[in-house]
Amino acid sequence: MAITPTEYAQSATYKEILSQGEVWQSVLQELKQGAFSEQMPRSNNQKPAWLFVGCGTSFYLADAAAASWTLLTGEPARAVPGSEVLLYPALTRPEAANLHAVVISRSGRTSEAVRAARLLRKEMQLPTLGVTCAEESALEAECDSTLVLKTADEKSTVMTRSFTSMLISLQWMAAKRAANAEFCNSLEIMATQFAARMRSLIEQMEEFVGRNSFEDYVFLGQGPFHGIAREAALKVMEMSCSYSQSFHTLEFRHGPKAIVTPHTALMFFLSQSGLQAELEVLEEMKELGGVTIAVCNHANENIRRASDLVLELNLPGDELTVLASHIVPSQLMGFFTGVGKGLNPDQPKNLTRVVVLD
Ligand code: F1P
Repeated sequence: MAITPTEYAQSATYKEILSQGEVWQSVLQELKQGAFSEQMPRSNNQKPAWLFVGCGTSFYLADAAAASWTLLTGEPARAVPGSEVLLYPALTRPEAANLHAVVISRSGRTSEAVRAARLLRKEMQLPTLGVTCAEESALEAECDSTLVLKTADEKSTVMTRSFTSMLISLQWMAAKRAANAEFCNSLEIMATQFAARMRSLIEQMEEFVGRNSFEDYVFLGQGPFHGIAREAALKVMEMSCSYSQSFHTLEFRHGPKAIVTPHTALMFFLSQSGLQAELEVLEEMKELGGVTIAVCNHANENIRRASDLVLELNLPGDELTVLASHIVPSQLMGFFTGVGKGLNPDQPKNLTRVVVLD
């Protein structure tokens, strides 16, 4: 039996999704007030390479952060899950020299993340930065320095504003490292304007989910948007117990499109860099009979023609500035699909807020 709007509006998850614009603004203020500079590991004059580590949502955050880091600094960066650092350490550091590690964990207590930080810092002797929303965490004890974003912490089990706030903070740190003050400013302007978009995103997604039911959910993105697509797939799985997958947009043609039916929802995170090529996949999946949802910053006639739903963010800034905001429509899709099934958003099935191993 579906949960009523009065009931779901009281949930911590709903309130935390709605709070994102304001929380981004306070997190960016904290960073400007210098929480950043002491935290950044010093690098010698050799160009560093970066290894971003996390588990679950924090791994997909690491993915989007690593792509943003390279695009903003020109320094090589990649993301691996905590478990890979522990089980395949040799794969973790093919880079010869000057590797820096960034370990991300909302709770700072996830065993795989804490143990990975310890291995990277103690055994591999890598300068290790922690990023978390919890104070005095086990992760902080294992890192050389830790950025703690208390304002972004949340009660809900699934990560929403912690994901976007930690991603925006890492983008800000990368831009600061590259002396790109213009990008840091564009994040602030984007954050101040985002809150005003939330109402229309909620109304559009609630109405769309209310009149559609799907068997399959597919999320597609390229470059930094691939990490967003992976997190979107996880959000819909966690919040609505639905079957959901993610792919690089153009990879979807190479086989996975076999699953497309009128009961398949395909959400496209459209970039600026790859728009023309991504649009051709959008049009093709529409022709195959899939239900297409376009998440973009600025829509055009071709996008509108090929989409059953267009979620236009209309925010100032380039594709990296608006990257984090692109995840919000899928948070709402997972939320409304779950409450539509009568699932309590604050108690997702089978999940705990932190995965602690013995
Ligand atoms: C990571 C995480 C969450 C997931 C669930 C369990 O937590 O995997 O992504 O939604 O809550 O924990 P953390 O290491 O970022 O605290």
